[in-house]
Amino acid sequence: MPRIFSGVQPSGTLHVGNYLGALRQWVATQGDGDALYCIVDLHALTLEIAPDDLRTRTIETAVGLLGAGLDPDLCTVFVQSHVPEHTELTWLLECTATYGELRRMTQFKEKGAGQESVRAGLLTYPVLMAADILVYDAERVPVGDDQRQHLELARTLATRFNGRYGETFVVPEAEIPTVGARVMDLQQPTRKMSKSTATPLGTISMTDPPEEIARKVRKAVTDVDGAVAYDPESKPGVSNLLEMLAAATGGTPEALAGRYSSYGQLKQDLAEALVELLRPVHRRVAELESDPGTVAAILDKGAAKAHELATPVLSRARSAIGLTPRSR
Ligand code: AQP
Repeated sequence: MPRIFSGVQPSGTLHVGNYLGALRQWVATQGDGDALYCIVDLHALTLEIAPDDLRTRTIETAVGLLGAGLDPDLCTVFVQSHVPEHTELTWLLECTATYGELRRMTQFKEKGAGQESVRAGLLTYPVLMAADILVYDAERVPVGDDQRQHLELARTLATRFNGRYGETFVVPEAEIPTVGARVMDLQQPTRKMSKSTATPLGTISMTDPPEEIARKVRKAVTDVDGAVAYDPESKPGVSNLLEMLAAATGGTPEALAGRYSSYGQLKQDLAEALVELLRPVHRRVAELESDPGTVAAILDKGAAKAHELATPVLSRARSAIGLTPRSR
């Protein structure tokens, strides 16, 4: 059974980018192996977040994952901070990583830009992410394109640790979808759709009602020349719409472009496709919101299973690096 792992930060409301780039793949492959999906609450501490918001968003994110279709009978859904092995392994890996390679991470540069004071955690969280993955011997990691560089770091750290201390970690592989891997903001289509830096009209939340989805798609930025063509460099707005439509309905954005002669029809079809795609998600989210006890029980069971899987891997790493075991 291949081990599969991925995570999502409770840093805001889940959006269509998260759904098309990651969650949909998680749901599709949850039965392929021993799959673990994690709400990475510790990652959310790298930027300012009020304690009450973190608590609320952690549960909302769990509801979103289950609403997207994760089935606790097929996979393990849990909260990162409920399994302390992640943070303990992080320290061993921080002493394997270098300052230079962390400083070069694009997300560190982007999220730290313009901030008066940057949290040390913003620099080091890619190592926490490596620990999240390596502590489960995960072979496959389904993520969106923005996580490609972090995945590469996880592979580098696993390989370096194995080279220094002997075979300890499985070296994971990223699984990035061919379409929908980088959904862009509808108002600023050269920036990715994002939870924490959302523009109100540019981000479609996974739980936006149909009329709101249609309104945001209608107002999406395109170009003045009116031609429907897939060219992310020179026509980022319309290319993003085509990419989303391809991800939602199948086919390629290039082939879809040939079917449209106006932005209006493309926007109408995209809005309808997204509404249809998200309809079952909305229904399940509404059911789960009215049943917080079930969500809490799923997370408790998930944490117990995750802890069981993480314990032997952490012991292996501790022993390999030379930490003395307690005698009793
Ligand atoms: N715009 C996107 N298009 C496609 N995939 C995306 N993902 C995120 N944004 C897009 C994928 O969703 C998964 C969970 O993301 P995350 O919570 O780890 O945070 P992130 O990658 O930093 O994305 P966000 O949603 O923009 O959050 P914030 O604003 O907090 O940074 C990942 O697999 C990610 O690739």
